[in-house]
Amino acid sequence: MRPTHRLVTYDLSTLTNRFRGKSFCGAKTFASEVGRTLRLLGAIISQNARTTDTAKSPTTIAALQEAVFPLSDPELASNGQAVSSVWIMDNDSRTDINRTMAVSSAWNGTEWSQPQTINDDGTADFHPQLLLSADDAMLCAWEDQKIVLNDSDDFETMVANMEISVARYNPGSGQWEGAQRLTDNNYLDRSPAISGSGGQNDEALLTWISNESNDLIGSSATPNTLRFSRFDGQTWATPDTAIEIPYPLIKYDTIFESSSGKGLVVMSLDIDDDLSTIADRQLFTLTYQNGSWGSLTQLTTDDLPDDNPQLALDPSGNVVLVWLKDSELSSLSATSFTLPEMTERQIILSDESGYSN
Ligand SMILES: [Ca+2]
Ligand SMILES: [Ca+2]
Ligand SMILES: [Ca+2]
Ligand SMILES: [Ca+2]
Repeated sequence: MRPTHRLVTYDLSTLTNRFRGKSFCGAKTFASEVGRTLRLLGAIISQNARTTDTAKSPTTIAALQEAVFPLSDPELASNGQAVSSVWIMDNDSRTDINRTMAVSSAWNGTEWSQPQTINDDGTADFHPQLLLSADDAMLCAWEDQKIVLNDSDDFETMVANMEISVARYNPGSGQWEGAQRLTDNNYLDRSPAISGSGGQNDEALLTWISNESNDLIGSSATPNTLRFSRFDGQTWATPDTAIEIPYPLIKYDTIFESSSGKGLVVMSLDIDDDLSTIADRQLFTLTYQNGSWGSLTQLTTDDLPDDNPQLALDPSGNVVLVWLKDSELSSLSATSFTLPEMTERQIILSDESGYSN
């Protein structure tokens, strides 16, 4: 069996895995931590991911970067050969409120490259998401402040100026190129999710959440909108609306298979509009095929909280959904983009300490 690399980035200060964190975090949270605490962004490197035998699978831990933000949003992407990562670093040449800056680093099998700035436009970045193609090209999407903020600016100003930006890494030049904002408005655009099959010059699907009322979570009165843009291998299409979501949106994920043009979004929504109750958190699905979106369809119905859906295409092309049902890390898999009934649910891990997303 061919050895593969498994890499896990984590924040040593919290020991909280945050590979695919989607929750919105305010810049002031980061800014308030600047200069106060030395943090490390680390990587665990396992030489053979197909075994849990530590003798066969020697693991090393190395610091990727020191003095990082406590919530530095590390994200990994692989094309089956190479692995790259993006995260938020602390650009200390900027004023406190603006100093979160997205960077990337590539693993060459031996070491991580020096962090490389994705687009140093002077404005704060959050939640970078990464897609790595077969030719080592990369697409990155992130939350990007439209303006350089004054340190006295309030949180509402920051929320209203949040946009979605994209850039492409050119493996020929070794540079991030073509950075552009896909949104330009006066309301919140957050939580980008980028997906594709990772082929050469591949297409990609980018989704994000907009809220015209600047509501961080949304509600029936202040609905969220799922927005999207397709990358055709060269350019990004003008953003369009997939669907309105009249519920608080807790978390979501997107997958897209460029060969078939099919995609799937799974969201955890709080369906009674009351965030203090979690038993009504349910998963909903939304399918995509060649530019058309289906309707919002409820996947779970029981009175246990369902949250933090994560989607992937496995090496055989199966759709795999993993999420938390109360204290049970659960999964469903399907050979198509239609997920099976809940009776097919498998429990990966059960944690008696209770629910946590
Ligand atoms: Ca920026
Ligand atoms: Ca915006
Ligand atoms: Ca609720
Ligand atoms: Ca449920």
